Amino acid sequence: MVGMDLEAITKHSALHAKPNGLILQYGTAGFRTKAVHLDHVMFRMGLLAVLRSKQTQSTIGVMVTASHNPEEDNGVKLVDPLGEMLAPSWEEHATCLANAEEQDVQSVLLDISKKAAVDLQRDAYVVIGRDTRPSSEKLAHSVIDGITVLGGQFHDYGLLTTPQLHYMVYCRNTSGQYGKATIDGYYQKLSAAFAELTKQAPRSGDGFRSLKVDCANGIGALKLGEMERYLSQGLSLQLFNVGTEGRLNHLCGADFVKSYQKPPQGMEMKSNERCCSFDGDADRIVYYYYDADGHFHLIDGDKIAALISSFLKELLLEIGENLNIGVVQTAYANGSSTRFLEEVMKVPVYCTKTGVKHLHHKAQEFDVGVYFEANGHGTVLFSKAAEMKIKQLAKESKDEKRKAAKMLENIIDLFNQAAGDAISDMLVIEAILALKGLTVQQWDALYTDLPNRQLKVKVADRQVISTTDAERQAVTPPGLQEAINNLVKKYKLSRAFVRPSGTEDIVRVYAEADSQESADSLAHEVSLAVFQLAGGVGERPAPCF
Ligand code: 16G
Ligand code: MG
Repeated sequence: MVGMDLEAITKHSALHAKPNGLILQYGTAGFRTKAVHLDHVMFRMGLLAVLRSKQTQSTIGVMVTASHNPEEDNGVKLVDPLGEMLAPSWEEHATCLANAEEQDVQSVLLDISKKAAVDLQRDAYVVIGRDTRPSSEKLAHSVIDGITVLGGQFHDYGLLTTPQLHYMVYCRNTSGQYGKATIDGYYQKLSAAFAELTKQAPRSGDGFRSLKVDCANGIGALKLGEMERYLSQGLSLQLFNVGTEGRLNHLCGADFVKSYQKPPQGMEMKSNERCCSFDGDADRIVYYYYDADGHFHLIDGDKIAALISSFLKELLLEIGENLNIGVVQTAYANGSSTRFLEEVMKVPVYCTKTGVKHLHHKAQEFDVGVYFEANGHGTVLFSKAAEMKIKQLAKESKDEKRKAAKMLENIIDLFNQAAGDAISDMLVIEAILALKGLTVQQWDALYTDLPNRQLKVKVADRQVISTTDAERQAVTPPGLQEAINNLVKKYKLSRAFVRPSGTEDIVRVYAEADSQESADSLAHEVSLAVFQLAGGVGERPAPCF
């Protein structure tokens, strides 16, 4: 077949043989499992990226990372032309190709090419990034092997955060209009926007605001280290868990802090100091601090969204152009955050299924679409029309209106428009706090989180649970939703839902209520209902404490 050297594919594929019987699925965050099982997947995703590039006639990205998973895991995901997650129909192709037996690789490739109408004669260009895991470099070479055997061209960026790779793909497919597709281009764009934005901020004492960052022993440490010299103005960073001692994501990082609601190890925290944590590939961020009484306070993605939306809403009122703003959350958003946004801020809130692609997609419906998962993954998207209007006002209007438009203009540049980005979100948050003169406690006081609890339940087949209403209602198994409804009625300000995890073989349970005891006990009772009605295996769930 023209455009494919079938013999070479077979020969190289055999060098990246699939372990017998291994079945993997392209899930919410691509393929993810133990690194030792991923060589064939990497080679094949190199092949697939070439097909996707030929089909879209654009540069495609391949990121090698397993984000917040333990160090021995790894993963891979493809990035579509506008820096977005891979289109759903191609997720299916990815799963088919990854699971094909050795002798079927050729026919699956041909099949995908036919189904997706890929013109094999076209050129292909793929860019690659990887995190700091020990396995990542070799796995990235397997991706490259797949790309070259299909005749694709590539650029290997080496070590990058996931959002940096999304940025590169977006830049390359928009003829440099979004920015320069280099690491220097990324730092320059963000630091220039940050400096412009914070020009008006009152300076504290020595003129520097300081922030402590837990880098999860991952790529964030390296990249923040590189970025520091660009951030000469206004912000001084103190980095912890930089990868020289601890293991990646071990007892640290955004996922650890959010899940356990406690500070990471390896960080020196004094009371009332503003601290934040990145995850292993730097696409999530959460903030936290100790109060004067030694209590730990977590400021999660919901409260980040609340701070950002309040600020943006003010600026939008100032420019008075009727640009609509919407906030997108998932079922995990704390009930207090939703209430604050709707009732105090008076901004419309929408709920989607878990997984960035769902939130991102919904946020694209607004002039200004704010989206954050409670776990700290999110960004703000501006429609092209809104961006043009804002740019025009920044040039042509006067006084306060012009000032607000200029701020918005810099905020557009500071937010990664392709993906949630811990570095970019951190700079936006720091800029807002500086401009508003807010302390971390004042930010935290926007609203009080309802106590909540998350639990996991092991069942024989988690797919027996299906959900609707953005995962807030269980449709099957029969009787489960009624049971949850009855349990929820027993508590005040309560809410609970269950959903099969997209990344682990378990069912997740979420409950919130007016007190921690109530949230714990509701979560436990719902777990028992899941265990009974959805085929629990192993021991019955025990009470939380
Ligand atoms: C993935 C998703 C994240 C989601 C999480 C849920 C992306 C890039 N990442 O990490 O957004 O919150 O999965 O995991 O989409 P779960 O399905 O196991 O609860
Ligand atoms: Mg991540």
